[in-house]
Amino acid sequence: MMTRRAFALGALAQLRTKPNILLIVTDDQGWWDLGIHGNSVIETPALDKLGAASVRFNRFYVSPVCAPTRASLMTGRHYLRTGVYNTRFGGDTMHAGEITIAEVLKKAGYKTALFGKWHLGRYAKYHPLRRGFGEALTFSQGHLERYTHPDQLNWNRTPVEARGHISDVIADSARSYLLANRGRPYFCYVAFNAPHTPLYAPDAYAERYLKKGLSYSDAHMYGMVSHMDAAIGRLLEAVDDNTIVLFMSDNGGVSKHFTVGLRGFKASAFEGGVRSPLFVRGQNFRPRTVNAVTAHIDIFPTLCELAGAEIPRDRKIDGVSFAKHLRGESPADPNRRVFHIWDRFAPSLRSNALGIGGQRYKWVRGQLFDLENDPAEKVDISAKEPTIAAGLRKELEEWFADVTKGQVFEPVPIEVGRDDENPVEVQASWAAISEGATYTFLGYDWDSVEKLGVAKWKLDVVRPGLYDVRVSYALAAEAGDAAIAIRIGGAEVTARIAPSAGPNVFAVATMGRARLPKGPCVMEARATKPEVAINRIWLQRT
Ligand SMILES: [Ca+2]
Repeated sequence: MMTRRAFALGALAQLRTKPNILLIVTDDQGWWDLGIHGNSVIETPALDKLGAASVRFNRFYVSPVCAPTRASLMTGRHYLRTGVYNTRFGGDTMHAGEITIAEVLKKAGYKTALFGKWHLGRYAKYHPLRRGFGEALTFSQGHLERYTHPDQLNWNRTPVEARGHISDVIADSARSYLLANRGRPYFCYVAFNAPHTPLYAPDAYAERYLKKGLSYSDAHMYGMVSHMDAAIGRLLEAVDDNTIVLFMSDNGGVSKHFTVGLRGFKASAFEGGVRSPLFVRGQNFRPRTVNAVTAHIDIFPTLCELAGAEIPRDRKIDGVSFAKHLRGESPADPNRRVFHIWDRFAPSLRSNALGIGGQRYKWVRGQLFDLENDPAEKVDISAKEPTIAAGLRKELEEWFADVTKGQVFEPVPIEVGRDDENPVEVQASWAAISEGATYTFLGYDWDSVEKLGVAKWKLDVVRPGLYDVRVSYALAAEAGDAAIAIRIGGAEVTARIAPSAGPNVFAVATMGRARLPKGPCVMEARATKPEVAINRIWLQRT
């Protein structure tokens, strides 16, 4: 009979042999933005080297945009099941009840960390530290205002100053983590935000491509990729042999200089919008290419299998493990389907990006393509193959009904009065707006509501009491003075406001105090003039 000590040592040995996992995700890097994928202009030596040593997936699919892919990556589930339905306006919030890959790996004995973009919830309740990550140097929004400004990140929920280009900050922090945790089983998720807009590559990197005649935007995008490639090279030096390294992007490409003949870009259901590189390097995986269709939802079950972690059984996990493709030749599943859907406000079967694909045929908004013979999606064969087209469409409709069942596609209530988030900053663009109000995309890290009219937010007061209300607003001088009224549940505060220093320059008005009872309520903001824009409201428990 095994003694308790022998058992404990056995468990320890097993823990030690578990592979480390490094998951690298880039942002808006297209399938074609890699030397190893045939782009002879872009310089990606570290990624090319990694790719050559990896199992490379030629048909790996992600969602057309950021947050949906991240939700699927974290949960193994179609994003519409997870609460995510948008990349902003609050639709980038993953339900608190979702189980992340970090949580299951943590349970299996892994140390977990995130470095970089989270984009699955901006409030404390949804922070990576509450989603299974032991450590996190992160930011919540889809894109940063600037690439080199020091005040954009939080380290374990504390704002920190981090100088340098953000790609270097992310890679070098992750590198320190990898070096400090060698020999442990760790799961390190490194989520770069390059080459997403705003376009900013360090000068030497951008110049390299401007000299080659690329457009300003492509030169900066390529420069950002090459600069990030160097950072990834430093990161890869810090892992040992017992580490599985995965590299992928979060949606299709944006750069236009070279597209390897693929159709469509980010936000589209065509191949250019949804096909991502995927390299998986591991001690026991022989480098080769895999043509079987796989998707972001497969990463979760694959990592569970490789790490010996338990897959949650209380919910539908949509992905299937592709570990068999890592271990050797394995046939593609002819019944595999990947689903593509994306719409800015609410998903529907009329969405602009809508498609379903299998190993050979792909249906995109009424058109049918034979990807084996027409990877560029040039020839619509729906009239020639009506049965295949109708069958795929039917599968897509059934899938849509299933993944949207019981889901509400509007912002979750914002919790007010939490000890760990006081004051709470109510993001203006989470509002439901009416009476002519509009959202503006001008601000990179904060969207505003302009021509205020009426804006309404759903709140959930977790601690009753007296709250100070302040508002950040902009008002052009020509408009003269105005007034703002904010009603929260039964309480109302008002303030007269003077013009701010310009229509896009925000000033802060102190609105007064409101007594808020516990529980859900609606907050409503109105202004006396349409020139008033607001970009955030603070509610602070006194
Ligand atoms: Ca993206």
